[in-house]
Amino acid sequence: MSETKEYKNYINGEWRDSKDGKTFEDRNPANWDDVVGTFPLSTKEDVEDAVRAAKETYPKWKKVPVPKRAEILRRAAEILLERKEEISRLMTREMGKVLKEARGDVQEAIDTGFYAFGEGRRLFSQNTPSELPNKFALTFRQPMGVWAVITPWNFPSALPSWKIFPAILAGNTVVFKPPSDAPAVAYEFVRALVDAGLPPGVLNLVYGSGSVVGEALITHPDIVGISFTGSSETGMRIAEVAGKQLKKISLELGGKNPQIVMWSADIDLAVDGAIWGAYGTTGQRCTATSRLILHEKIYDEFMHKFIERAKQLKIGYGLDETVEVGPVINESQLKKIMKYVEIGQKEGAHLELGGHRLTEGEYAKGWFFEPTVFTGVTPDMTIAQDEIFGPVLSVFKVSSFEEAIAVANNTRYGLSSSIYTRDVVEAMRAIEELEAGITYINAPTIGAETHLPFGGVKHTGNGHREGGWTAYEIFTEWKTVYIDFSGKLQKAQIDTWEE
Ligand code: UN1
Repeated sequence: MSETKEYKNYINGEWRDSKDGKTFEDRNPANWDDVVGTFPLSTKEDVEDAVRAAKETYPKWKKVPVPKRAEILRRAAEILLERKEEISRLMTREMGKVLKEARGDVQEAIDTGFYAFGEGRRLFSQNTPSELPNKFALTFRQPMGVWAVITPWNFPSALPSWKIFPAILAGNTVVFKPPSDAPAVAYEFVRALVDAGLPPGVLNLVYGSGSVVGEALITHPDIVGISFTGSSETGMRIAEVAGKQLKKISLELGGKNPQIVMWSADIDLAVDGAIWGAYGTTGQRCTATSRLILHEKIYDEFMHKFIERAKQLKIGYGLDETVEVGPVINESQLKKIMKYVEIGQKEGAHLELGGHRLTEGEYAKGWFFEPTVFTGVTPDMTIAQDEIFGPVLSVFKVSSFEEAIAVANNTRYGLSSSIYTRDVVEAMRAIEELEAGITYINAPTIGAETHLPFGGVKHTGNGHREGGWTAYEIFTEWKTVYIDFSGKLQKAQIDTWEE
C-alpha cells in the first residue's frame, strides 16, 4: 500500500478545494483498504467558477495562433511520456487495469497529443471555385467557446486526451469533469498540460458527482458543447438537456460488440482474439467483445480451446506483471454483473464457465469476478442485448454467414465488430454489412488506433467520430467566406457570367 494524497480542483490556474470543503475517497478496486486519494466533492458554485474562468479565457485563447497552441500540447505529450511509468502504476492502483494495459492507455494519450501537435499546422479547410468571376469562395474552422468534457473511468488518460487535446488545439476552453473512480490519473493528465505551460483558465478541472457537478455543467447556459463518453442513460439525459438548450454534443455510449468466427478461420488466432477482446480490461471497454458468434462447423473445436484458455487466465492485482485480468471497478458494477449472470441463467442460457465473485485469499478485499462464458444464447435474451461491462461473454452458434451477420446486427448498439475468416468474399461482405462504426478483419474488437475515426452507429453515438482528423469536426464550426473583388454587385444564382 502506498500514500494517500490530497487532490484539488484546478480552476483559473489555481489548485483549489471545493467551496464547502467536502471530499470523497478513491480506493483501489483490488484492495479497498488502499485509499489512493481524497478529492474535492465540488458544488454548483465550483462549476460556476470554472465555467466563468473558461468563458473569460476563451477570447484570449482563440487568438493564439494554432501552431503555438499545438506546441503546448507537444510539450504535454512529452511530459506524459516522461511520466508514463508512474502514471501507469497509479492507473492500475486506482482503477485496476493490468499494468501492460495501463501503459497502453497512457500511450494512447501521448499519441493523441503528438497527433494534435501535427494538426496544429494542418487543420485543413477548403478553397473552392465561385460560380461568379472575380470572386473567391473558401472556408475555415473556428472554435466554439466553452466545452464540458465528461469522461469515464475505463480509459482514464486516453479518453480525456481524445477530447481535451482537440478541443483546446482548436481554440476552445474546457471544463473537465473526470470520473470519481479514476480521478488521480485525471489530475496527472491536467498537471502535464499545466507543466507544459497551458495558460490559466484554458482547462479547468472540477471533481465531484454526476448529479451535482455533471448536472450543473451540462445545464450551464455558458457551456456551448458537451463531449461525453459513458452510459447510454447519462447520454440520453445529456441529449435531452442539449436539445432544449441547443448545445452541441458528442456522445460515445454503449457497445455490444460481436466477434464472428467462420469455419475457414484460423481457429487459434480467433481464440487469441476472443480471449483478448472479451477479458482484456476485465471486459470493461466500450469495444469489448461481449458476443461470440461461431459457425457450427468449428463450434466444438473453438469452444474447447477457448474454455481451456479462459480457465487459465490469471486474475489478480494488475501491478503483478503476470496477472492478465484485474478486478472490476467497484461494488455496484460487481453487483450489476452478478445480476446479469442470474438473468442469463433464468432466461435459459447455459453457464459454461465462471459466473462467480472471488472472495478468498488475495481476492478478499477486492471486486474480483471470474471470466464468464454463457453458451446457448439466443438474440432475444437480455444478456444478448444489454451492455454488461464486465468479463461476461455470450456465445451463439450459427449455420451460415448470413445468419452470423443477422445475429451480429441484432442489437441497438453499433460500435465495434470483428470477423475471423479466410474467405475474402465473406470478409468484404462483412465490411459492408456489419452495422458498426468499426470492423476488424482477423483481429479482435478492441485495439483502435488514435489517428483513425472512432465511434459507433445506432444507439452507440450521435454521428460524431473521435480520434484522428474527425475529432476536429466535433470541436470546430465552419466559417464560409466569399471575397468579391469584381468591384460591382454580383448576384449569385441570378447573374450569368459574360465576358
Ligand atoms: C473505450 O472503451 O471507451 O480500441 C475506448 C480500444 C481502445 C479504446 C477503447 N483503444 O479498445
